[in-house]
Amino acid sequence: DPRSSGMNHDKFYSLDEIYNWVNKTSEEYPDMVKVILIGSSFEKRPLYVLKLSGKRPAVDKAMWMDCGIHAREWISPAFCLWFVRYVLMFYKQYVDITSIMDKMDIYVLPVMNPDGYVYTWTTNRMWRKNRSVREHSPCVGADLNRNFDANWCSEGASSYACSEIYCGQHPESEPEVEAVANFLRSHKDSVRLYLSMHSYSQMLLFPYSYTHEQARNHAELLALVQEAAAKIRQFYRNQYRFGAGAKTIYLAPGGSDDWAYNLGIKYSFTFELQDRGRYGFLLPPTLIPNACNEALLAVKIIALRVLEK
Ligand code: ING
Ligand code: ZN
Repeated sequence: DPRSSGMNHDKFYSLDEIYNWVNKTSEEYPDMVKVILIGSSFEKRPLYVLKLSGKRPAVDKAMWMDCGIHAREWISPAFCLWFVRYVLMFYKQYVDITSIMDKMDIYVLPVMNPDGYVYTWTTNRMWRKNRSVREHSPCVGADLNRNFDANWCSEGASSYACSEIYCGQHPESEPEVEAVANFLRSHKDSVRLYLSMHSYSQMLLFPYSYTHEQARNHAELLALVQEAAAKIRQFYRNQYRFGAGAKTIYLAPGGSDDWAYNLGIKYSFTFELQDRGRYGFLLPPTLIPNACNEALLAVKIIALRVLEK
């Protein structure tokens, strides 16, 4: 477990702590980490992406991971931090992460919705959306996972600004979504794998969520998540459900994984981390290591399989 290096993984980190950690990490590993500013949030907080690269010549493949699209899903940013620590500590030590990092770069956005994340720490622990305001509307925030340009604002999203699943005024109306979409558009030739981390319910999902139709490589995607779920069950005795989003949870247009898939990233997944409802969004910090380790196992398997293709 990546538990050393001055990081306490048995607590959740505030946004300031996460920004400090980003800084410290890039200083500690200058040869493996670059910090990229991809944009800023509605309230002008920076959106930092960590680019992790192995110690080898440049490669033309990459994977992307974002965490914290939804403010209250605290285990998600915690996982991004856990994952980055693991990669940096065990590159050249463990074969799995070494072979991944020798073949691809890894882009990690630890907190896609920093304004909402801060709001859950200061004001309302159960906040989901970002914190954008519009003229003539009393309600704050859009659902960033309904604001991507993938069958935008159809059934499963709401055009009512007060809704928890408000789709925004138009696709990419939210600066956090626009920043991610712009980055992926400009890196789409290299990014082979897209991962978006959410909680809770323990599911490994793939496109489509906006329609009940199957993705073109549905069978291949299903085989990947099935193997990952089996490994979690084998090593952690924990159950994850898996399948296409619309069939496995509910219809949800405007989601990031569907959009990334349609952009051309043929391996695109949304993870729903622990738990299955006992604590829900209020996962106790003592469960962070277990929740992260099992998700890490799934991420490694999927990344390795994608690299074999
Ligand atoms: N679940 C996701 C949500 O945005 C999802 C489910 C996955 C939607 C993929 C769209 C695409 O509702 C949570 N817990 O946020
Ligand atoms: Zn979510």
